[in-house]
Amino acid sequence: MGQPVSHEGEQDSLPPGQRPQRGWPVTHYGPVPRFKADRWEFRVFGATADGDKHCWNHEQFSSLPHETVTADLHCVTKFSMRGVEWGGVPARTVLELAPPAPETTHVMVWAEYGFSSNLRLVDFDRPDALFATHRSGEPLTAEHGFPVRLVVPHLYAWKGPKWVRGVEYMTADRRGFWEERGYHNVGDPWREQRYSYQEEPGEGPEL
Ligand SMILES: Nc1nc2c(c(=O)[nH]1)N[C@H]1C(S)=C(S)[C@@H](COP(=O)(O)O)O[C@H]1N2
Ligand SMILES: [Mo]
Repeated sequence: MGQPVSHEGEQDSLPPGQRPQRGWPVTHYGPVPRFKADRWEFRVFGATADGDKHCWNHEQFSSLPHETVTADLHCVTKFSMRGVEWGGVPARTVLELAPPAPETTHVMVWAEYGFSSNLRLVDFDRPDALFATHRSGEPLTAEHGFPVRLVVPHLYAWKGPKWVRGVEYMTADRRGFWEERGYHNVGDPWREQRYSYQEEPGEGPEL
């Protein structure tokens, strides 16, 4: 068990334009996938250091070392949930067990039904980026992403797919699902990077 990473108290304010939300709404595009343990695998592919794919089945992924991250979650539709306690496998553990080739600059995180979100490697390779399997000590429910969702606390929540199935290491940037549909390629809530029309040169591939 590693040290819990806490953002509590560090940041009392919310990012600009956000308001606190009570309860836990369900926000996503499309249907909730049904989990099938015998078919599920978590796949790391693309520009891996050894050129091979790395796969974990559900039992193997569940037995990777877990950590806890407590952080706010910011939805681009302007609600924020404060102090959410997540448990799961750090993104850095995935990077260590299935290392990317040195040319890797971005990752695409893939989820069920082809949903995806792209991240800069520097945003993925952070101590508080977590493949969450639990919230407040309880396994995630189906609508909140069971068995695994990505949490990247310093970016808007769409950058964290629910129902994650894999990570693709990329040597050039490519837009994910919402990034192709008008949302900002980087998505930093503190800079209010909500929409793609706000992107500065170099912040995203051409639309
Ligand atoms: N697969 C998938 N993951 C997704 C989304 C989605 O549309 N599909 N929406 C994102 C958005 S916009 C938000 S705000 C959070 C919401 O998580 P919640 O439903 O658990 O509150 O999930 C994110 N993860
Ligand atoms: Mo969102």
